[in-house]
Amino acid sequence: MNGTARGVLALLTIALACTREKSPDEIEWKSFVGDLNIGDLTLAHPVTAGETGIFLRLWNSGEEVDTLMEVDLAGFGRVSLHRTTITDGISRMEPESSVVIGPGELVALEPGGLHAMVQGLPGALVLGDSIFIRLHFARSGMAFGHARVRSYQEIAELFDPGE
Ligand SMILES: [Cu+2]
Repeated sequence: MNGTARGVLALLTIALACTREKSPDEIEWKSFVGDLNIGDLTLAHPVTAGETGIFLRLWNSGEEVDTLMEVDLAGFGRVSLHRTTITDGISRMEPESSVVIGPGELVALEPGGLHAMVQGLPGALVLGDSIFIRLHFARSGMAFGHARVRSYQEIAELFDPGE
């Protein structure tokens, strides 16, 4: 199989695996480290009891697996990785130690699935503000970016297009 055919096959596989997902060229990638591209960085508004969700997209455009180990807002609250699961109609959040991103893989941290969450925020967030954020990868090291403070309606449009 030549390189083009392999590329097309990889794209088809991604498209079939997550039919609602965008393709990498539909996303505005704003931060980069190594072969990792980071886009749609979001902090959810409003903050409830010092807690809110952190959502983003990751695309590994390289040929080696990498792992998201940690997310932080430079000391602004404490961030942990979670996964929302629904069992017998009850939604629960389980802690996740890390997020693996395979070669060519696009991974979304989004409402209702894998996500990051900040607790202990000292104040309210203002819609439209940008908050400094760091992502720590096992292989590529640290990426820096700014997460936009978005309403849940904007988040639904950004992470659930076409539904
Ligand atoms: Cu959570």
